[in-house]
Amino acid sequence: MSEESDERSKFIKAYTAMVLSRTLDKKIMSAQRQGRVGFYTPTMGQEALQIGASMALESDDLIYGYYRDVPLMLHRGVPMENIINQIMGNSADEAKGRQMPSHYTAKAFHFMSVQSPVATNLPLAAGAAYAMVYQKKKSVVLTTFGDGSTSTPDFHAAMNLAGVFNLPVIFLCENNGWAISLPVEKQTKVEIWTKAEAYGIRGIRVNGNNFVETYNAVLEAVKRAREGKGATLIDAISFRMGPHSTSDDPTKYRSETVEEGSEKDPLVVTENILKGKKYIDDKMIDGIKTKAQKLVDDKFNECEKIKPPEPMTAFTDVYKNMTWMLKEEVEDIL
Ligand SMILES: Cc1ncc(C[n+]2csc(CCOP(=O)(O)OP(=O)(O)O)c2C)c(N)n1
Ligand SMILES: [Mg+2]
Repeated sequence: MSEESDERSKFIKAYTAMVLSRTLDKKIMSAQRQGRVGFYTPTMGQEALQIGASMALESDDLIYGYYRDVPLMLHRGVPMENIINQIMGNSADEAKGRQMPSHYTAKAFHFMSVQSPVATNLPLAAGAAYAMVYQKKKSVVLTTFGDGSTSTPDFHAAMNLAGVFNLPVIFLCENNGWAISLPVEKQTKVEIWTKAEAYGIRGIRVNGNNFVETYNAVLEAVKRAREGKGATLIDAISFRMGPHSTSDDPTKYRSETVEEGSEKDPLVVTENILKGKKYIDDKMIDGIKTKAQKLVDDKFNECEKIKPPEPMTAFTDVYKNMTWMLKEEVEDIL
């Protein structure tokens, strides 16, 4: 394959994953409003930066992500039903409905379980990177988190560990400008990427709405990590186009918006990049969108038919053999 056609297929794959993710995002949001799912953290606005990052990784690299990483997962090849089943908490969910919605896991894709307390994934990522070095593996670790998460002790502990031990980890801050209702300017006094210096690691800022820019930045960080040159903190600037979750109304605390389809929408930015390179035209865009809508509708309907988890598994899955205490608890309930 020539270099140009290789780039073309990579870029079209990236755009297709973005469209798929956006379509799924809107589907889940409207399903939540209809009472068909309980809770969701939309990802609209962060598609380009996540997919740019995913493009730079190999399949055996590890990801310690967070609750907004649906585009990254879809691009990595995680089946869409994994995500929908998790949100529905049905019996096909890998965690059998025992996690809060949006707390995904995809073991086969090296995507670790999402945790609710923000930034607790960061020290784990640094620890996993330490293990890579210890085991003399060439894999790297990517961890993602929001701007608000940088105000936690775990952020500092992880960055320090990564600096001191020169670990192959990439800290990708999905800086969407908000931590629920708190704007980033009130969260922290300096730009997030500058914090890297305090730990002796590399820090850079990228335009997270431009997937090519993010891809190149993560690619460089991955290369350095594999060569033993240590960690990078990437501050990827984007905008949270939707609410924090299905439980809040952003019009109550901010007036700033980015409308879907506007020039600041990362999907439009991506379309313009691909059109500029003559990789795509309006007809292809329409085709990708129509296909995505059908796939999302079909998958959603299929997943909705799956039964809830068998309640007894909450007891039978704890140990190989149920302890007397668990047996007593079951007897109490029945
Ligand atoms: C340690 C901890 N503190 C507070 C919360 C409540 N909380 C959940 S999400 C969130 C905002 C996080 O913002 P950010 O890190 O910028 O990520 P974003 O949601 O914007 O993607 C907060 C405060 C939490 N989950 N964990
Ligand atoms: Mg944020």
